[in-house]
Amino acid sequence: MSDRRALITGITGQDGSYLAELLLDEGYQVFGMVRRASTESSERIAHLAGRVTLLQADLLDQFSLVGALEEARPTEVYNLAAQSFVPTSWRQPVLTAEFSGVGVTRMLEAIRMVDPSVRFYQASSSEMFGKVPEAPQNELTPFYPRSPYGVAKAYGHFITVNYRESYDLFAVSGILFNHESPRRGLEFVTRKITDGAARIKLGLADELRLGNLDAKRDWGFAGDYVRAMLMMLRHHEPTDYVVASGEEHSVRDLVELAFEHVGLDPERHVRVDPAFVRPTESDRLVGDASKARRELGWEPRVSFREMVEMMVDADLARLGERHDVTV
Ligand code: NAP
Ligand code: F7E
Repeated sequence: MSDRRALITGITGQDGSYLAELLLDEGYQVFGMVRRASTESSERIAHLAGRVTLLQADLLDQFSLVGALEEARPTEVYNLAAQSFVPTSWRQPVLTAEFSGVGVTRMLEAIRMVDPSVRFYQASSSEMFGKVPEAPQNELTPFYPRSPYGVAKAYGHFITVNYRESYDLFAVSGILFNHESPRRGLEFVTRKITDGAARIKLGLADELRLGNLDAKRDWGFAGDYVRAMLMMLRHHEPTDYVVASGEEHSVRDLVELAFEHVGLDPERHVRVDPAFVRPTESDRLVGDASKARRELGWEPRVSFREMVEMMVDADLARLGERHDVTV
């Protein structure tokens, strides 16, 4: 039996599912933390049933975290669980702070109590940069978060750094820029667009309503980004890394690419709806991952175009038709 044991919080999410696959391939025993729900929320890891051990716990409940660590006895903990949808953080700012901010401290305290030799990964976010003084952003760029989510993540980042420095824990913060996949939640803009383009192509819908088309993001493929998490915990020294493609695209660019892939004109179908415009916006996020490339040897393998086309094709297939469209 492998002596590499990993506990993933947020295993039912997009990143958790890709990370679990990667760690299993690497020979780890994988434990996943799940919170109780009245219906199953494990669709993304259904194909891993029997290969991962699920443990019930919640980031809001300190003792449940201690219990999960005592049961799994992990050598590595990947803290991916969070309230991760930025617009929800204005509707539920306190809950977002509890999950995505203070929840990190609860997990770090549980690690100190159960086994301080555990290596800890914190899922930090480019949303911490917010209103940026420079582009691209790197590990030294100051944070100016523009959403309650970004504020909560900045707390999670700094408490990770502080516990590393206070208690000599092997704790790292991965500052990941947007990463997407066919497993992305339907409310995030990439998936909303690829699902929307597929629905319109198949005659299931006629229009797609979006918010700010001018926002710019640095979008990569989730499968590439979870590899960086593993590399950070395998590195000889705990330190923080930006993970990004280094390319920026606007939401408008993404719309054009997705619609072009199915042979549709976005002008005829896409409408701007103020309901999707945020109270404050991170206008331009683009990352400089040279530290991760240099020290970890990390490189993304899937391009922006490949990722968008992969997502459109997956949505077309899911919605019931093979992608044999002539464009
Ligand atoms: P996701 O798909 O929304 O998954 C979030 C996960 O967190 C789900 O498994 C969810 O469980 C779990 N969770 C939420 N609240 C919890 C709680 N109180 N206790 C236990 N589990 C809880 O998010 P993702 O895209 O995979 O992102 C993974 C992490 O990376 C998140 O922390 C996110 O903020 C961060 N991040 C993401 C990106 C990105 O572009 N994807 C970029 C930077 C950072 P349920 O299934 O029960 O809801
Ligand atoms: O928005 C604009 C929106 O919700 C991207 C999370 O994983 O990445 C993600 O956060 C951009 C924003 O992602 C719509 O205003 C326009 O500028 O896909 P998103 P996000 O807010 O960047 C970071 C790194 C994380 O850490 C987060 O967990 O797209 N936009 N129209 C729209 N966004 C949405 N959702 N819906 C629209 O209709």
